[in-house]
Amino acid sequence: TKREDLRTDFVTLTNDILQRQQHQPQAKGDLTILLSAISSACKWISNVVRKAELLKVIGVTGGTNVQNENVQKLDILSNQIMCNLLRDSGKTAILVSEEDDDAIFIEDGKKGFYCVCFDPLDGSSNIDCGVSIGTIFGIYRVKDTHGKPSLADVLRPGTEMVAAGYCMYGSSTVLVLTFQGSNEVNGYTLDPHIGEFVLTHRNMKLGKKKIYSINEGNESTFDDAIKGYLKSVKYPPPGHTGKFTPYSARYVGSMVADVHRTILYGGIFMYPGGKLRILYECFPMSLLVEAAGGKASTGRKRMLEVTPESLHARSGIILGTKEEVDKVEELYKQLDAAK
Ligand code: P6P
Repeated sequence: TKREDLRTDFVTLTNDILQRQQHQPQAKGDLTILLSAISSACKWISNVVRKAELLKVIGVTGGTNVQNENVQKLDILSNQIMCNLLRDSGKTAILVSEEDDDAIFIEDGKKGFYCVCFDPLDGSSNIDCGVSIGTIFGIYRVKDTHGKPSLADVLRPGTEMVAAGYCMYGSSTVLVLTFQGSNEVNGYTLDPHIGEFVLTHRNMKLGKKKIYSINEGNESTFDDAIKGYLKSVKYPPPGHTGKFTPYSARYVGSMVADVHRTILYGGIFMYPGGKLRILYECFPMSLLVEAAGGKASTGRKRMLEVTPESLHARSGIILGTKEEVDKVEELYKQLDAAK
């Protein structure tokens, strides 16, 4: 019988990455080792997140981070796990974490050629109520392997990231990963019994469901382009006759969950204004959505072509199916033309 638990042909993240490396003669295995360290960190974070209530690491530390947000105990734990495993991989030169004001420059002896920008536990305000949260990461290769790493190695357009992904801690733990230029997004589900990420979503492409995702509580801050788009998905256009089916509204408030749904089901996710951070939220999600056949924009330009001016610089972001993002960009063009 072809029962799932009797499968003998499953592909793991480890051997998928190794196979990719074998197809790249110039690859020395550094990125493979780095991604292996990231996947180990995600397994560890998954374990801690799922035991949080039991380990009494729920709740806030009483401190606030560079984003002036309450720091959850799990934020600190997750950040320490990511920093330790990335440093110990010996493949990183710079770490940029949502939890640390400044970039971490890895000391000689442990230093490698990759810069990892990450949010160790994004959506952490949802931890205490059990809503899906996740780790988001984007990877640059240093510009000059013979030079001294500097902020210039990370204050770069997202088009220069070599890989990006997230790990969502939801009903299951799923690590989703893409490589620059591959046009392929793959999802691996953690089998906790064997401790391996097993390929479950090969070559993910955006679905076609009509879903919009935005925090409508912020409507008073939306510009006319966003307001115009929202009106168009809820009400029939003027003069429309016959049946009109509005879009469905879905909003988790955890970017990993909202983006994962958008890739699998389709639709659009928007966070206008400037809350989401470019290096470790907007860029990785944009690389993934574009590789999955979608589009990611600030509303006025391709998200990945933005150059962040500082480590924690923020941007508005509109991502999802090309059709929907194009509608928003067209509304911005009309808005700007009317000025
Ligand atoms: P709001 C979580 O704090 C986060 O950074 C993203 O994961 C999420 O998309 C967004 O903020 C939610 O923000 O204002 O809707 O709570």
